[in-house]
Amino acid sequence: MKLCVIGLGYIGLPTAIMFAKYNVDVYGVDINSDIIERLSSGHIHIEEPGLQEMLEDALHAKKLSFGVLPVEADAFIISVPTPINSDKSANLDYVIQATESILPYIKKGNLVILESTVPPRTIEDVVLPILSRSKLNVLRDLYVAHSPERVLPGKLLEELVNNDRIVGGINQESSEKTAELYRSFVKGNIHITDATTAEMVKLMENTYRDVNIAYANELAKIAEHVGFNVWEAIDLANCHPRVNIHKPGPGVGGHCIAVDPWFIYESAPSLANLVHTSRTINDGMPKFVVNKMKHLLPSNNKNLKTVAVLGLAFKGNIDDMRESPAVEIVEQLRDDYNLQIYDPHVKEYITGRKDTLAEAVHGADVILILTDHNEFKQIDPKEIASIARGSLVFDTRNVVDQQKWSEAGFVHYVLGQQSPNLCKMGSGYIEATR
Ligand code: SAJ
Repeated sequence: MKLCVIGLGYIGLPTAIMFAKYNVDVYGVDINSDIIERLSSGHIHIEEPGLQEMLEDALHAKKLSFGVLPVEADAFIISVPTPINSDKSANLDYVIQATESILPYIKKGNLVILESTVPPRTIEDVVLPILSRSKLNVLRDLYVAHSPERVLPGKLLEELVNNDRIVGGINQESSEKTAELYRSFVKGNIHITDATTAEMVKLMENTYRDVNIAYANELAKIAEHVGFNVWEAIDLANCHPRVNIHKPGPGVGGHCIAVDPWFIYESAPSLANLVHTSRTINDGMPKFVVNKMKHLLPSNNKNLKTVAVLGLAFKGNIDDMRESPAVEIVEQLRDDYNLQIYDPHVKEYITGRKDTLAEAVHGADVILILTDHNEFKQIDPKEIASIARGSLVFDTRNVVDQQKWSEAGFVHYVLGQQSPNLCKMGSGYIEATR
C-alpha cells in the first residue's frame, strides 16, 4: 500500500508519520519547500510530544519520504487548512488546490480521503466535481470519503490511535476501503456513515464545545457581577452526573473551535442562532479582559504602565498561536502599556517578547496570565515578588495557586471572581484595599 498525504501541518504530518510507523509506504507533500527540507533532514516543524522520535524512526525504516508535488499512490489523504474569510465564510482554496494537485496522479481504483474540516456538502459539491475533471468516472473508478480528524493538539499521537473514527464515503465501498486503511493503526471504533453526515459530525463536536465554553464565559461575567467564584461553582455543578460545564477564559482560539461553528452558521444562517450567539460571546472575551485590565491598571498613569504578559499560545503546553485570544489581547493592550511578553513554547517573534520569565516580570506592575502552560503553574511567586514592581496577578485561566501567591504578597485576581478593589499607593505599587 502506497499512501500520499497532502498537507503536512498539525494533522497531516502526525497522520503521515503514524501510517509509516504501521508499515504503510508514505509520501508526504507540502507546497512549502522549507517544511519539506526540514522534514527530509529529520526535523519536525511543529511541537507535539513524541513526534520527533517517530519521524526519525520512520525515516530510518525508509517508510516515509517527502516532496512538494504529489506522486502516484493507492490512496491520497488531503489534510490542508480551511481558514475563514473576513466575512466568516469558509475559505476552501487550499482544499480545491490540493484536490486539483492530485488530478494528474490518480488512477482507477484509487482512494481519495478528505480529512480537512469543511462545511457540509463539500465532498458532494466541491471535491467530486474537481475529481470528475480527471478522465475517470468518479463514482465507478474512484473511492472517495470524508474522514475528519478529531485529535487534540498536545495529545495527538495517543488520540490518533485510540479515538473513534468517523468515515463518510460517497458509497458503501468507499467507506469500507477508507475504514480498512485507518485500521492500520486505529484502535478506536470506526463508524461508517455518508459524507455529508461525517462533515456535520465534526462541526457539531467543536460547536458543542464552543457553545459550552460560551456558557462558562457568560457565567464568569455573571459571577463578577453577582459576587461568587465561577470556578468553584462550575466544579460543584459538575459533581452532578449529567453536567459538564467547560471552563471560562480569555476567549477561544485555535484553528478549530473558533472557526468551525461558522461553517454550520454558513450552511443555515437563519436557523443557527445559538451557534452565532456563542461565537459572539467567545469572540468578545479578549475585549472583556482588556477592559478589565484597564480598570485594574488605569493606563493614563505614567508610573504604572508595565504589564508582564504570560502566554501567547491559544492553549496550554502547545506552540500554536492561530486565532489565539492572547495575541488579540496583546495587540489591544499595546498602545496603552509597555508589554513584556513571555511564552516558553512559542518560537515566533512578536514585539515585546522576552526570552525568560525573569525578563518579562522585571519591573512589571501587573502580571497577566493568558495561557495555561504547565510552566506557569510551577512559578515560584516569592522569586517573582523580588523582581516585579507591583503586586497584582490577573489570572484569566485560574492556573496559579492562589494561596501561594497571596502568601508571597500578591493580590490574585481570577477572571470570574469579584475583582479586588484596588487603588494605587506610594511609588507605583498596587495594593488591595478590600
Ligand atoms: N477552552 C476554554 N475552555 C475550555 C476548553 C477550552 O476556554 O473549557 C479554549 C482553549 O483555551 C482554546 C480553545 O478553547 O483557546 C480550544 O481548545 P480545545 O482544547 O477545546 O480544542 P482544540 O482546538 O485544541 O481541539 C479541538 C478538539 N475538539 C473537541 O474536543 C471537540 C479536537 O478533538 C479536534 O480535533 C480539534 O478541535 C480540531 O482539529 O478540530
